Amino acid sequence: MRAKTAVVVGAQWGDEGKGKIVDVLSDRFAVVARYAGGHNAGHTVIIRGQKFVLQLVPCGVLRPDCQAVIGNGVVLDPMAFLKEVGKLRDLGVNVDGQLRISNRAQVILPYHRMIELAAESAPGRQKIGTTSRGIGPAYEDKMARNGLRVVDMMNRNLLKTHIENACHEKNAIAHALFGTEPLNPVQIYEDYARVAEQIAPFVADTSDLINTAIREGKSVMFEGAQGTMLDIDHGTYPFVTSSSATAGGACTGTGVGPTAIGTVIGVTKAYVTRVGEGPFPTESHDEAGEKIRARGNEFGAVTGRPRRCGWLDLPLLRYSNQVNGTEWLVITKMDVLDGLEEIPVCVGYEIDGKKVDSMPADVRGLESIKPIYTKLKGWSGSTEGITEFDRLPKEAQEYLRFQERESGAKIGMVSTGPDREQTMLLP
Ligand code: 2SA
Ligand code: MG
Repeated sequence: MRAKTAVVVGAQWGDEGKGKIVDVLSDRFAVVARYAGGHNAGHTVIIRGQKFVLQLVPCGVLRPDCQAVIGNGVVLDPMAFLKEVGKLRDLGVNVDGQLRISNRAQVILPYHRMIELAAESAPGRQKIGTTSRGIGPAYEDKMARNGLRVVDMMNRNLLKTHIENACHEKNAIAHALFGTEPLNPVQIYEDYARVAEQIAPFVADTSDLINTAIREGKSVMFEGAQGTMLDIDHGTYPFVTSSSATAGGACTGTGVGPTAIGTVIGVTKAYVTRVGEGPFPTESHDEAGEKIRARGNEFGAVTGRPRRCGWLDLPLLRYSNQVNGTEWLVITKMDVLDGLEEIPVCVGYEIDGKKVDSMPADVRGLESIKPIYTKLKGWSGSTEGITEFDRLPKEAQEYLRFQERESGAKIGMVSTGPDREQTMLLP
């Protein structure tokens, strides 16, 4: 993992522990940039027992020498942003000095949330189980060329006209389709004009900033949000988020070319979780899944929703390694599996009596999937906090080596607990 630039991407459905891994790695990087998603992300970092949940701000900001960037691929809720910045200031983080937002990032407005809430409960609409943050409708407007960018928010006239026109349209649609009460554009304009001033000092051409850093030989990390299977193109569509969560999104989401990417690090739990609706072939519906949820504290960091839990899915991991071009794997939450006699691992899928090696594009295919399991031996001792591979129980070593062999990417790091220090680097 010595490359000058690296993408850190979630290999599953998000919540793989990217926050912790970015934090651990960020002392080797001069710049850490978020490239997708918004305040739907919940990146939990624990430093000497103190817990930080970051939603919009890249975890790199917690290292005093690290420049943190919110890239153009992110959708920014200015109110959520300022709240998070306020909390970080209170914690003594030099967020004003270290953090910049792309002038090309898209802005989330109140009607995005209004439309999402209405659509999620509308009859006949596919319920996705979103985080209700307005993320999807904000990306919809971006792609429809009807969005408001951060740079546009800085221009009072543009801001006012945009809000007036958009409210006119969105209020009419939401009322006609869902019977929603209209939002007041005057109030929204006043709120956004006020926060625009507070945000202005953070705004920069961050593509230029990152490219300059790369030219100067500085190291840059691209911090993914959500995960591969939630990617708008490569995930379990339509049960996905609305952004390019896979490694490719790092380029479009920050404004660097593909030749700037040195390596790709895929973060995967030692098992699998998913929050929200949608297929999940290795989901455990029995008490084993509940045990994992309790031991792994598997609840949404943003919404508090219980996460669905299940067993390691190797076809999924192979697929994820392929679409991301993953070179290194980081395995997290190893210690949660401590004490299990046997650990089922999915090595293939069966669909309608046929063995399938790849990830089906058809979500219905995924729903009727029968995972083919192999059982690996569990281990009796505790792996919590172990920082050397040789000190892991033999069976835990074999569990890791099996994943490495079967998924085709090298394991570079294993996390054995939530703290920075509970991390092992593999030679
Ligand atoms: P959205 O709100 O439009 O992005 O929702 C679409 C789907 O994407 C899922 N999603 C997530 N999955 C895992 N973790 C996420 N972040 C939070 C966390 C989630 C939380 O770290 O725990 O607190 O609930 C995240 N964000 C979006 C979402 O569940 C939908 O399936
Ligand atoms: Mg999370």
